[in-house]
Amino acid sequence: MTTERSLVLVKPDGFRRGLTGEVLRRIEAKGYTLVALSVLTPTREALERHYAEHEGKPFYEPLVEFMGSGPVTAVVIEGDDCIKGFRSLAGATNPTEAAPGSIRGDLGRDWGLKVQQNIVHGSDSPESAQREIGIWFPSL
Ligand code: DAT
Ligand code: MG
Repeated sequence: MTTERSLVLVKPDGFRRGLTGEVLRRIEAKGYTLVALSVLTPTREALERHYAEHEGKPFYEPLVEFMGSGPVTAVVIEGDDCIKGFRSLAGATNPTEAAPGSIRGDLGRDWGLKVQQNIVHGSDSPESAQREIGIWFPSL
């Protein structure tokens, strides 16, 4: 077991739907600690850095546009193996396929034409977490 930090975003769809508290509740119920939290409408520049690995993919432009469409809640969480653990809480990328019990499985809507709307982001590795925390919380 390793104490880790992960970067979580409640995306604009989750924020708009009033699900920020529900996501934070699940994080805390799991035993993870909130280290930093900020509500902001992301800049294009921050989103381009955050999603650099997806640049050039067909969903990149709609994703960046959607993520800049309104406020998000950016959160740094901390806990034992919380990077993998939060990915597990979040569930599969596509809410239709995400297991019941997970955030996307319980709360996510059918992707339809809005494929990028899956409520939350969570870092996928220690390297990504460090890089992403640097983007959203440069002072940490
Ligand atoms: P995750 O958010 O589960 O880590 P990812 O990093 O592969 O997934 O993709 C980032 C986001 O981009 C994802 O949350 C939703 C969107 N996305 C991923 N794959 C997609 C696809 N095939 N079509 C449309 N949007 C997609
Ligand atoms: Mg990802």
